[in-house]
Amino acid sequence: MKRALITGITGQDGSYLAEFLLHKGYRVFGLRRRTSTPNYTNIEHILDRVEIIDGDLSDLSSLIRAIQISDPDEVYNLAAQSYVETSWPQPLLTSELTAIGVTNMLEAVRLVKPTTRFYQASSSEMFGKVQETPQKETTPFYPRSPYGVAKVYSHWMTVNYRESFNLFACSGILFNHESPRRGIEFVTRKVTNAVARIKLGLQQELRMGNLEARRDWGFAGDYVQAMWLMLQQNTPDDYVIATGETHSVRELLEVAFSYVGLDYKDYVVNDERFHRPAEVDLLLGDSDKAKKQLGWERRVGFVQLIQMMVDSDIQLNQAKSYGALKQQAYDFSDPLVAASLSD
Ligand code: NDP
Ligand code: GDR
Repeated sequence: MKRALITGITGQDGSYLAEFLLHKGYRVFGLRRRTSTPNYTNIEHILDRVEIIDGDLSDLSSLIRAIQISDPDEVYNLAAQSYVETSWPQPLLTSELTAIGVTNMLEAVRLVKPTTRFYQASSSEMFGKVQETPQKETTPFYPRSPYGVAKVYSHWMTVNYRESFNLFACSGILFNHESPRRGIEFVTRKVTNAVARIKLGLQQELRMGNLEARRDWGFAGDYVQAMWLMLQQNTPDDYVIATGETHSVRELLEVAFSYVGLDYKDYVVNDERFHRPAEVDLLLGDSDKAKKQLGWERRVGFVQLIQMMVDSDIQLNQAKSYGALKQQAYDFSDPLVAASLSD
């Protein structure tokens, strides 16, 4: 039975990858950072089949311990401060986790079990300002955010550990990929959740940033299979994973709102808070190398993806009564509470 350690198992990709590896018969370990309230929403359904290890990307000793406990054949390093917008107000934290955290992970592998195969979650944000389209493995990087800069650093560290220490280290340059498990602040999920809530009468408007930015959006379930394929090859390498289609945020709005019979123009409000200091205008990936060498192809198309997310958000919003789920306020004016306070 092969053994895999996934960092970022509670995130979107980590949860799909864990399911995929369990399906393949792996023993799956997941690194989880301590939070005041544990967040297992994405992996609740498989918690009895994965083994959780406490650790943090910023704490090398915890990563060494995680490798010792899991004794992995494969490590998938998916953990990061992954939200581009947060990387401007929190550039140091982003560097600490998304850049240095990767060196910590590489060091843990090198020191404890250098035969481990290593996957690094690199990003199309490394391409940043358009140099050429479509973007492929040889396209020069020009990152446009502290997040993109951190990912360029970690990408080159992964390549460097491969070349310096002969680690089987691969870097997957993945373009945007989404799903019903996408974090709520990312643009696709923000839109599909708002569409569901507007349709159900729970929300009146949707405040957005730049509608002209274009992204190459795929389905996360398809993309985690590419990660696994990279680690099954005879030699380690880097691959672009993308759909080869690009759509604007405006098109995303059109597809999502029209699916429930609404016109986005009636609800969307421009809000400066969601415009970025520097934008990545156009992402369009060429994953020809992955197609030829890994035999990888995406299955889910853009419209199908967005409709799947809207359907899921309608179900989620119907299922939970927001009021009932919130913590009830503690009533200090209640006579019983007042009596206990005066004791
Ligand atoms: P998510 O934001 O959904 O998940 C990030 C994960 O990292 C979460 O499990 C989070 O834990 C964990 N994490 C954050 N900080 C730490 C830390 N200090 N120590 C340990 N774990 C930590 O991201 P995605 O699943 O979407 O993306 C996975 C990876 O792929 C990321 O590295 C991202 O940058 C990269 N990527 C993503 C793309 C996409 O379109 N989704 C495209 C290209 C690259 P917690 O639940 O506690 O927050
Ligand atoms: P991105 O994803 O920055 O591409 O990074 P995000 O969904 O946040 O933004 C995509 C584009 O939409 C524009 N936009 C808005 N974005 C958000 N979040 N909220 C808004 O209101 C809004 N209005 C317009 C943005 O300006 C941007 O152009 C994602 C992350 O998953 C990274 O971790 C990953 O590396 C890259 O994809 C590839």
